[in-house]
Amino acid sequence: MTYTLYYSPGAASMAVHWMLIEAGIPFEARLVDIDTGAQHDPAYLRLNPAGRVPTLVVDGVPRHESAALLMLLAERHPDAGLAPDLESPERPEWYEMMVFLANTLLPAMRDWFYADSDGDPAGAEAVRALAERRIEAAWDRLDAHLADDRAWLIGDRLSTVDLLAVMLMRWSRNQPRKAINWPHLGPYITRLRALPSFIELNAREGLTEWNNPVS
Ligand SMILES: N[C@@H](CCC(=O)N[C@@H](CS)C(=O)NCC(=O)O)C(=O)O
Repeated sequence: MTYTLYYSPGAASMAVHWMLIEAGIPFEARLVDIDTGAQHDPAYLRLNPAGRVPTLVVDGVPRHESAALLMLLAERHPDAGLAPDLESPERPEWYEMMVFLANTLLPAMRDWFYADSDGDPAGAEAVRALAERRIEAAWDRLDAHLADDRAWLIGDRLSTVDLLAVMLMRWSRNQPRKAINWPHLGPYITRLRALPSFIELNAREGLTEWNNPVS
């Protein structure tokens, strides 16, 4: 099995990058810096015609969509334990939560960050206002889910849901209402950010914002 991850620091590629590190899966990482427009490079567009990150080349075939890539990797590497077993009662919840994050929260985030370029700039403020409501409703839902003081979003161990959720929570750091300020999301984020794989991920992507304070 061979993997090449095309990523941009802190972007939607982050959860996939995190999973590859956490699971100890060998891979090659290639930077596509979206801040410099590298996603529009003709060579990259041949791998990802939408001009977005991530792309994960799996055994020579370019694959896309962060949530799908996490689920694919979980299936190809079951020993990593990053998804509940097929027969486990937690498996349906895992599907539900992966799709909720990918289908509801991630598009609202895209709208918030790209309202001016994906749509008519004249309507951007209204788009962002609606996106904010959707994002905050998602924090409410995830916060309520963690209200029983569980350590992880699904079951009793880390899963791809946590990797995707924390990446999305990180994106709220400069938004008017930050996920970290929700009562149960705050301690959850602090716990997840302390994982050695998260620290390693930030080092590899050169990210210095939104880490736990060094004690
Ligand atoms: N649904 C996609 C979203 C990918 C996406 O929007 N990536 C952003 C970065 S977070 C991107 O590539 N932006 C560059 C652009 O749109 O030009 C996924 O989850 O993989």
